[in-house]
Amino acid sequence: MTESQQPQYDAVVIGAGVAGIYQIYRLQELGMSATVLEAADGPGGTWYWNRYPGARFDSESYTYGYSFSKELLAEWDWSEHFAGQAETLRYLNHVVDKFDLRQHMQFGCKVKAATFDEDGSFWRVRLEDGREFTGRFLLTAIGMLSAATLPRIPGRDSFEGDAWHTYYWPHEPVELAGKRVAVIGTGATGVQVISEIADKVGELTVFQRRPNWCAPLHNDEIDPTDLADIKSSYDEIFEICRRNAGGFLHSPDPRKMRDVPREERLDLWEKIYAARGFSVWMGNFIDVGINPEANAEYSEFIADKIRSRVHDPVTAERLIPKDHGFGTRRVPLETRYYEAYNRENVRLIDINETPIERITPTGLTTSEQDYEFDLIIYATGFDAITGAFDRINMTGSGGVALREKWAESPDTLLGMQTSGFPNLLMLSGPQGGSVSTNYPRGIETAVDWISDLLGYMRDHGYRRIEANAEAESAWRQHVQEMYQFQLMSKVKSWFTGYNSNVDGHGKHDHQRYMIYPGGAPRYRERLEEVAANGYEGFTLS
Ligand code: NA7
Repeated sequence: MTESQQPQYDAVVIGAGVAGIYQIYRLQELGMSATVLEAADGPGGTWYWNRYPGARFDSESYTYGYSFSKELLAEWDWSEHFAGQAETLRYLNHVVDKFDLRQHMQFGCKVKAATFDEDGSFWRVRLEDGREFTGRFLLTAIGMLSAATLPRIPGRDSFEGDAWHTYYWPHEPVELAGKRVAVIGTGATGVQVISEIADKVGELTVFQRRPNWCAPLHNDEIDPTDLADIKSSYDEIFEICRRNAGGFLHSPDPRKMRDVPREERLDLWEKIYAARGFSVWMGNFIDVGINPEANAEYSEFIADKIRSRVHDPVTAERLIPKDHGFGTRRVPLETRYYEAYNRENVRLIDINETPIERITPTGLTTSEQDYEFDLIIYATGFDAITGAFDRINMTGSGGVALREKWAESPDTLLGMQTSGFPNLLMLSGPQGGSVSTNYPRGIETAVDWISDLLGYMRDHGYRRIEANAEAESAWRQHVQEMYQFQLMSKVKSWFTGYNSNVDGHGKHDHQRYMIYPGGAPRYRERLEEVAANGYEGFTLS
């Protein structure tokens, strides 16, 4: 190989969010030359972008922070059980500065294309501004919910007021008092925005396509005693997360619902409805996510909670999902969400009854009437997991485009690699564990595994790694089997690779297998096995 074919860096990392920050830390530790390319003008990823009112964790703060440094754990004081966006962004900046990582990050670098150089076995990464970087390995830390999507409604660009997707909420304060505001979308994001702004705006009109099953977050400040307790129990907290399928603190009740008398069921359900965070989803009887009868009974329990919180019975029924059971899509956690609909200034429009026909310069028109707004908030979600890859023109061996390879099914080996794309390592790849868990818990697993792999390759003189096609199809088979157990596999959502605003989604009669639904412990076990067997399923050369 000639001198000019040597890449500039051992590794190029795309993205300075939760994953990119920890990855560059580990690469420094390994003594590898590396750079992080980040489109924003600072680190933070999701927490840099999502500045909409109400943006906060649904994970307990102390399960979301990094676990790799005892010193960091000891010195960082979380102020709330579920920290808001500003605090989380401060935390991530603190980590970057504490470990002196900013010097390895380049901001304002929007990656447009990445091409594998077959002769030199390295990646060429091109930015939108034309600059190019080369790295032996390309590590994508591009996030799982970072490709925001807008609805395809005629006239969308004609609106003359303010209009933002929640992901691109402005950095400057936004005046809401007295404003006539529309929110389109009622996923986890819409639910947070609506709850937060209902009592701050003049009028709020919510356009709902499908309601979700929402439940109380029960956030609270962390007082000094609690904080001391948390700090002294970090080992235990992370051990519980490690053993938990979703990387959370909330373990299921090991009993099956049908083995428990109705009265006892209700006791548990009342308890988990009153408990913090995802208890209401994950602290349930073991079969509620897989047995339709158990799921239906629990869904009815939650429906009654909604009915008891919303005064107008017609609105309450509109807010109760009829097309899917509890927990088969992402459960939004909320703070007085349902109570927002009891306010005089808030109304709920079901767009199945009265579809939005067009956006107009002054608002929007449904099949029933014209509405005038000062602000339209699009809480319409993301082209999840593969969207961020699709927005980069990625080309592997023999000029194959990743977008094409994944059009039918986003197949990977362990979510870490995809065949035909040597030296591309994915921190939040489809069918992997990090996209299925409390994100930082999964990310630490992925970063550690990839870093160990890079160390192993260096020690053994390898400079190329590629997933084998047969191992990849066996992994897909396994992922598919894990999906079949879950009721969520039958429901359209980003777990099953569906977004109505993206071309091509929904054109297949099968769902796409986007996440690894077998649980974090099983996933980690497989990762460890693969590494112990000299990275079986991969070709190293
Ligand atoms: P989600 O969960 O994908 O929610 C998007 C919402 O927007 C959902 O209610 C959609 O309705 C609605 N939507 C999307 N397109 C349209 C159109 N064209 N018209 C009307 N309504 C529409 O995204 P979030 O940002 O809320 O949450 C993403 C994740 O971020 C979340 O899981 C957390 O982990 C953090 P639909 O249900 O598709 O009918």
